[in-house]
Amino acid sequence: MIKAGKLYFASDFHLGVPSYESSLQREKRIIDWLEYIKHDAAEVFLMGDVFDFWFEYKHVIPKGYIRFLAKLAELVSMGIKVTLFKGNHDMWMFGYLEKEIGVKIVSDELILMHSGKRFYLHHGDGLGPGDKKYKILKKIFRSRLSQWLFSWLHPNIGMAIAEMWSKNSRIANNKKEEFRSEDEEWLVGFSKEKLKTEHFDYFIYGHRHLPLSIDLGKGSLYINLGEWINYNSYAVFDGRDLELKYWGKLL
Ligand SMILES: [Mn+2]
Repeated sequence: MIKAGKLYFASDFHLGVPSYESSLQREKRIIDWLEYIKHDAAEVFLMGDVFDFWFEYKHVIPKGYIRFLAKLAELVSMGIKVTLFKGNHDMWMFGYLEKEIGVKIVSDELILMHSGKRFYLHHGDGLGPGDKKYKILKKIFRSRLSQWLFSWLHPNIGMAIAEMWSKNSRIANNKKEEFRSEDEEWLVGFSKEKLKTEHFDYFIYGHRHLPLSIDLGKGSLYINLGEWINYNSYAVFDGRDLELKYWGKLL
């Protein structure tokens, strides 16, 4: 290989909240990080809730995020593969970012083999037992009919509804997440369940808004990528090890 070719993972930027100014500040921080990693990155995985709300109409997209999108375009044109996962906040991507920027969009899970290691990647929403209300909501949000109906709302109305919804989210209110116990961490449980039938060296998720690195035993590691309002956390795989890291100063 010509370049080192590391894999980078981050999630839950929630661009757009809690205010325009604070989001712009965060966006610039993310761009600094992308600028830094582009020198040795082979692939970048942005694993969901990159935007606090994203909905593509046939001819209209949400305002903002120009600097960030341009930086992704730059990475893609350098030959870095950029993959965006749909999160529970930004699942309404319908091809614009693929066409305009050349990123790859992943709807649910992605299983990856790299340097002899097997990765299980997912935003983390709607997995494992429980959260029944959200699972029903996800079906509605993902249904073509409801998406088609929503698309007929004038964007001023559609985006206003989204904004109202956004204001109540965990991240907009900066609700600090705390570690439960391994048994109550449902993504840990979900990963352990998976390990019963097949081996993965690494499980990587977002959604939890809490950076976590937990040894699952049997040579398997669970990483939660945290979020970028409080932690600026990300993971990097250098071909041998996967490590959870923090960008900039630690809080
Ligand atoms: Mn999130």
